[in-house]
Amino acid sequence: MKSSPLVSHIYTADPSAHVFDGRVYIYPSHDRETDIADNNLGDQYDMVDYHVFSLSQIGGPVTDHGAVLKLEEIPWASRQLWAPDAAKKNGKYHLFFPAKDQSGIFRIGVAVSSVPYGPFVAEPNPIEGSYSIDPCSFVDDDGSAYLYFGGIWGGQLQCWQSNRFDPEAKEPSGSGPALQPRAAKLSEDLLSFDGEVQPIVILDDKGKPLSADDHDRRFFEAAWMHKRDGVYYFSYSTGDTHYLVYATGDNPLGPFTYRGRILEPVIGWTTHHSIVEYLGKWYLFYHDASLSHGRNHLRCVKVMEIFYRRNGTIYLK
Ligand code: FUB
Repeated sequence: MKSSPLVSHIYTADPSAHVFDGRVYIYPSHDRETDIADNNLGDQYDMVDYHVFSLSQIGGPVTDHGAVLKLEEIPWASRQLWAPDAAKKNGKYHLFFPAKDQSGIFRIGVAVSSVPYGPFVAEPNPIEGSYSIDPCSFVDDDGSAYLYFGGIWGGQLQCWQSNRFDPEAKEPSGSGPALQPRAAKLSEDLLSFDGEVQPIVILDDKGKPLSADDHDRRFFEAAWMHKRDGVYYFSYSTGDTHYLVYATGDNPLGPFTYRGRILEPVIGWTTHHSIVEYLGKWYLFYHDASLSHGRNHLRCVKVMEIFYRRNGTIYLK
């Protein structure tokens, strides 16, 4: 398996791919050069706008629709436009994105457009009750919509364990339960949460929640949801062990049972992805830092086909 960057005129990362109106649209982060030194809080990921890309054929030409939302157009945000996602509902396109607010706390905002390629107009405030990073929006077959989110370390999820922000809180350690990603049902217009934010439980094959010290399997960041043959696939990055892994369940809000790895570590520290079906085949959009020869904050989006066994497990060729 070897693939090339989808685009090389700018650095891109965290690709969220969707098929809208018969075409593949990719909503990535737009990485940029910065003088900020690498640190565990991810300050070097100092992005200031989003581009949208689209293509009609995997491996074919990719259209850059330009900067569709800029930091200065988001009234509440101060910095760090990290991994976004998009959803279509009621004929409108919604871009969900994390950014730090004026007090340095990550929140999740939403911006709306009448076309999938933007530009998007940001709502004046972040989604009430939102926190942390890496929103993933999922619209189920019955029209119910959900937002999954969370990321530890620089993504601040560990600061929200008691449902209020504690800047000193640390990621749990030891054999107790790992920190769990979060999800909330979205309102009909996708602009707010409809109900409580709840933890997403990921179990091992014995039905026990993954433990905090299970760094090869526990959730770190980069949630993604896709549905295939009625099965909900919740996939994510293990962060400091650099795997893309997945768990499956029969309800969009879990619980999910850990099933295995999708991708081994790539060049660069982060790994982040999306999975989408297009013209009868399934694709993994992901990134690595090969285009910048390994500079963590200068990444490039790639794509490869993935495959499913009869029992629903995922493999690569
Ligand atoms: O792009 C900034 C952050 O790096 C994302 O939010 C994480 O998922 C990681 O890819």
